Amino acid sequence: VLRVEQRDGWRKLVLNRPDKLNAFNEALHQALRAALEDAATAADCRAVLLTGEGRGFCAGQDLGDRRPGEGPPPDLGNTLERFYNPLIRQIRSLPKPVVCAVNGVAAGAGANIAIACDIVLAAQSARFIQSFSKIALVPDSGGTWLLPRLIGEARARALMLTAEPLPASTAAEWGMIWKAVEDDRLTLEAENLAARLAAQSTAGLARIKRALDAGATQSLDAQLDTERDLQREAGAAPDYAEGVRAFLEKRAPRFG
Ligand code: LHQ
Repeated sequence: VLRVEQRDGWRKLVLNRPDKLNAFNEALHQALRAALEDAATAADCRAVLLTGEGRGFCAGQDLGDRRPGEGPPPDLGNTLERFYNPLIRQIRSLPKPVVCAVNGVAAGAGANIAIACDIVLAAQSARFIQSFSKIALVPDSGGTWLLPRLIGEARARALMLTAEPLPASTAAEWGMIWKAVEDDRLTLEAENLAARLAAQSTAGLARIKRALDAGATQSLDAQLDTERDLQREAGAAPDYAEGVRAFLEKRAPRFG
């Protein structure tokens, strides 16, 4: 259900249920959780690239997993509590950058998992669909928090209420993702980006993630204090000394 490929200093995680457009079942959730847990601590993993096998990125929850009407009504809150919420928290708090290469359609939770990643590239032919309203559900996986912050309330509301597909190029224009790239360049560009991030200071990038996450819910005043604290920590760390030394010696830094 998930293919993990170790590269030079980073890891590629490939959602691998292509006949279901990589929709999530329990096995995929468990495999992804384990892979991210491992990525968080592994020294040979300094960046993560998340993508999908086949023509889709991820179609959200596997709707065929349990047929409606069979047995008592499902507790979807419990599904979020057990699987989707921990996944979003895991991606946001991973002390390493997470790149997402959206290779095809990203629907439902699949769309919101994509935008929870740190840097999102998408193939020109990919589309994002907040498909929840079509089956009378609430957008989840952090979407109601993240999407309005990325593209503004008016656009987020319309996308969520209508479930209209959003082409990758519009997603990029609207600032929902970093870039839309030609389909046949997506893998190369995403892999180059992951490799570049892996060569940067991992601890330094982790502090940037922490700063941005804190800023999303804090006043400017509180955020200035957060920046001071994180910068104090950064300045005392060996990667800063190495970065400055490398700059002065006009060479590439070798971060720990
Ligand atoms: C699928 C799926 C799928 C199973 C395509 N499941 N098979 C959280 C908590 C708990 C429960 C509920 O949900 C959530 C969060 C959510 O994610 S809710 C939203 C769930 N996702 C959706 O509603 C999207 C459903 N899929 C679609 O609307 C379409 O498949 C899209 C627009 C993604 C792609 O359309 P097409 O390119 O036309 O492909 P297709 O529909 O023909 O799909 C290809 C195959 O994949 C097909 O199987 P088949 O055997 O006929 O070839 C689909 O049944 C299967 N598939 N999504 N979510």
